[in-house]
Amino acid sequence: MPSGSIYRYITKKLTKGPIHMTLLDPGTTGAEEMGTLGSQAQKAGTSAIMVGGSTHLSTERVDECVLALRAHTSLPIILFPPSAATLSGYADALYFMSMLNSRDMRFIVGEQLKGAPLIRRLGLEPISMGYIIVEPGMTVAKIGQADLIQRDDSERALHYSLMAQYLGMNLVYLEAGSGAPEPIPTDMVRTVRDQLEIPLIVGGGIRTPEQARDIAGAGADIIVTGTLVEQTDAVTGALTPMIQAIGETK
Ligand code: 1GP
Repeated sequence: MPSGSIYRYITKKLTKGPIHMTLLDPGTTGAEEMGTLGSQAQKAGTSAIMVGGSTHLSTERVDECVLALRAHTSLPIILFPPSAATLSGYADALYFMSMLNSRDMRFIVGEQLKGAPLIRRLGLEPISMGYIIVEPGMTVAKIGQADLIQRDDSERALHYSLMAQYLGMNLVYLEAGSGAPEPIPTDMVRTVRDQLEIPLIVGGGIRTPEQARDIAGAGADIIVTGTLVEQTDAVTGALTPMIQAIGETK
């Protein structure tokens, strides 16, 4: 695909309403299984596959998983990398993300600096994203040394989101952490959406169609689920009603 085409694919989809993306973690899912899950997620109507997780992985492992997805789905494959060490040239794009509320420079600009020449060499499309961690934050908050945003501090989430926009980033991601007991509060999503002019991704702890509908209804443009897909035997059955519920908010 030509440079910039995945971001254009996303923004074009968003003109018709909010969308769903499926996160698959090569740290917990093998390549073959990943291909199967990706194909089932595509049948359910997901718009893209994100590949990543908090664990450090070899490039070979990520390559294998991306190639398996390529063989089983025609969806865009976007890397969601924990570090510069896990970039696969077989993906279509990557979220070039900065954890804006990290206390550790490595997660704000350090890994990004390491990754920049690699991205150019691999020909990956970088889609810049402000990654903002809200409590409980789970594993990614611990690894990333996040200065967590409290669940009732919507204003702070808004300030970080506006900072991302003013820095020229393409997207903002409000992250409650994979496996969080509760997703990002809808009040926070609404507060951010009301002022933000770039697409808003929300993920972490979204497990039911109702939660997804409420979050999309509050203004999230992209809903991400990971654990739901990993913990169910019937991926299409679990995702289909959720993606329908997101679609109802159009
Ligand atoms: C994690 O937001 C994503 O980065 C997905 O979270 O695994 O809880 O769906 P879940």
